[in-house]
Amino acid sequence: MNVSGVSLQDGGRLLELAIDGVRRRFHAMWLRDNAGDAATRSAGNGQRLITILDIPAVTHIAEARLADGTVSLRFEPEGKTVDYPAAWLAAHAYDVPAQRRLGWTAAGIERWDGGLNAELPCRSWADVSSNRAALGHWLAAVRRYGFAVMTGAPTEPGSLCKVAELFGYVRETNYGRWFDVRAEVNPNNLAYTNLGLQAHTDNPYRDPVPTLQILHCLENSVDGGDSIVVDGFRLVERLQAEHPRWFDLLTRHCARFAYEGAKGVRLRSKRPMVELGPDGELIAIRFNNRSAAAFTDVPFEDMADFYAAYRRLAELIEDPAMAITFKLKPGELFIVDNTRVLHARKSFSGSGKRWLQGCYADKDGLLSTLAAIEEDGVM
Ligand code: NM2
Ligand code: OGA
Ligand code: ZN
Repeated sequence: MNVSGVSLQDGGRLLELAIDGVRRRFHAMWLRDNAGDAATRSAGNGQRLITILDIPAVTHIAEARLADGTVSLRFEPEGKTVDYPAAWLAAHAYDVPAQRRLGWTAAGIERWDGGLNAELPCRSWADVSSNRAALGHWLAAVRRYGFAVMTGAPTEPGSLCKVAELFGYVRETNYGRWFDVRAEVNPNNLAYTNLGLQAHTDNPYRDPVPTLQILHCLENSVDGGDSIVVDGFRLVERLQAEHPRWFDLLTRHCARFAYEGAKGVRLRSKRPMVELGPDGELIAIRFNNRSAAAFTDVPFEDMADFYAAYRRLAELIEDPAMAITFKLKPGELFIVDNTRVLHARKSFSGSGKRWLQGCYADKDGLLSTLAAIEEDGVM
């Protein structure tokens, strides 16, 4: 990026730069708040030392110069001169046409359907646990696709926690630090049966919802019990394209979810099935037939259409073209972004045994570790 030419406008309340020949304006207040000098930011940890109240409300720029890739600004009434790398300003320009459509997602998030099966994001435990670059590639697949497979993981119980510890921390819940997923006699959750499970996100009744889930196979000699993953963001995109009003209904009204299957546990939440941020960004999908509670937050007039939208989303979820299906073998696991990718299992039967272990972890920690690896330049 090339920064040429600086000028002041509006009595120094605005700075204008020519970035690659395009005029981009910055507010004096924004610039002062983002000063990187040692009195504003701790040189050691990068944290801001001042508060917004330390910046005079009447802040303006009295002098602006550009030389050797550095923009120097003198702020008044403080009489303070601050240098900014021109490249930093170019990278953080906000005076740009913002025409984002509802349901947008950040660059680098790639929506997929069953076609991704041909290039399944998959790495071995041996690689990922011994090689920082390989770990980076595995985590990058989770960021891009919302899921990844791992082969060759140890089959000692609890090993899945070691996988979480490669990038962050296990999130303990009422189900434990990790949990066994196998058919039980008095199951406190339908996951602990041999029933098929419709594609779902886990624990929508929790707020905040666990953002990552790992499911690790220790034994799987039954008939059936295949795993399925579906990209919820791709489903939402399809729903929006074919029926914008139904998309609106699922984003604008809250559903309710509950888990009350064990003594002393009454988890309840009120959240939309399709969550958008205030700027229209697609944030999360929550979908779980077993844990949906009575919806009481949809206006009476909209309830029939809300159910039509819910049904259509479920139909899209069942579309075989959207699914990746695989049968986990002992030592194999997958990780899903539980705010985006739905997982399912087919029912199972027969004389064999099926034993999976699951745990939850946090996506912010995964993204943090990935960003640090990327900064190291080993990838
Ligand atoms: N388990 C496996 O969200 C759910 O209720 C799915 C979760 C019981 C921890 C199952
Ligand atoms: C779960 C789940 C799938 C499986 O435990 O959350 O969805 O394959 N299990 O058993
Ligand atoms: Zn699940």
